[in-house]
Amino acid sequence: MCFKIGNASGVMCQNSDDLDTLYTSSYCSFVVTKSATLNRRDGNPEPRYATLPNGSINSSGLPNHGFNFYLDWAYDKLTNENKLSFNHKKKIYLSISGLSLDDNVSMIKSYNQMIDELFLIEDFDINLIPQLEINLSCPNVIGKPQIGYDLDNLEKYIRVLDKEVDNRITYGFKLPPYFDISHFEIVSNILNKFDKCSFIVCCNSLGNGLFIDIAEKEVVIKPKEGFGGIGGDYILPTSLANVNYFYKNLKGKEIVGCGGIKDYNTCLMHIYAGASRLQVGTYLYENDAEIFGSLKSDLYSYIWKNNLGDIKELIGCVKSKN
Ligand code: RRO
Repeated sequence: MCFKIGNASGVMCQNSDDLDTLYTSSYCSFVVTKSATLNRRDGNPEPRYATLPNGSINSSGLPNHGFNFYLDWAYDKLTNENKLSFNHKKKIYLSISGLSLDDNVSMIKSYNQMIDELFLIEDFDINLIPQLEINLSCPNVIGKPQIGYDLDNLEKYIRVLDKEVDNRITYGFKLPPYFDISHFEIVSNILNKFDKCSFIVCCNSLGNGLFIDIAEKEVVIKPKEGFGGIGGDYILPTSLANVNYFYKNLKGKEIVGCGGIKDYNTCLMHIYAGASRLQVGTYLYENDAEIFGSLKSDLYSYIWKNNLGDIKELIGCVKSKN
């Protein structure tokens, strides 16, 4: 089995040059576009990303070109053979993060129109139809709480979106990290009611952390008085717990591991916890698309050297202690 690894939304995916780099990079298995709003946004004031000793903090504030830009980019990649000297098509995930439920509904309607057009193309490979990755967990828009934490309204919210998505297509959610078993339970019970939801990404950044530059007696990013989403090593154990809980409790959904992936060990931890696809955020931001080649080759060498067999058999294989 060929393991799928690509970018986390937000990293190398806002502009068409970056998106093209990921799309043409041989070892990047799929591309996720920057979470889009209905209309374009500049995002929060700079500096809005900082490297931390073991990860990152960001408060980008959803800078993006508006959903139609990403729809057009995807449509172009899937239908224009000769623009890039690269004819291999790969899966695209369109991330949306509407500022309201109505905005999300409008974006889904535009998405459905594109799907209609793709279905009309003779012999179009159905596996390449872009899927929506609906972001329920942006921590950085001032005055907009994370929907994924509004457990009283989450089901109602999802029901509206679920009904809107073209019935020929499945979609996924990017979730915030959860910390309490009762919350894991509530969210699993809700998600299990929606068969059209075929994947979840565990998880978005750890919302509203703070880091301090001792010498300057100052926070390290400008927006929100320094508060921002934390990524990198800090989030790995939390992501693994989210991957593992949902792997054990969701029925028939793909679990996408995201959080702290930077080498074959961290890939394997996510796979053993239950992830069957991986996204890389901070480590990609700090490096470039070459990382996908080395992550894959290091992972396959380890598996081969240790005679671990097919990767498929390793997904979710973690054991409890006796
Ligand atoms: O743009 C952002 O500030 C942002 C988003 Br939409 C998100 O989902 N997660 C994050 O850490 N930053």
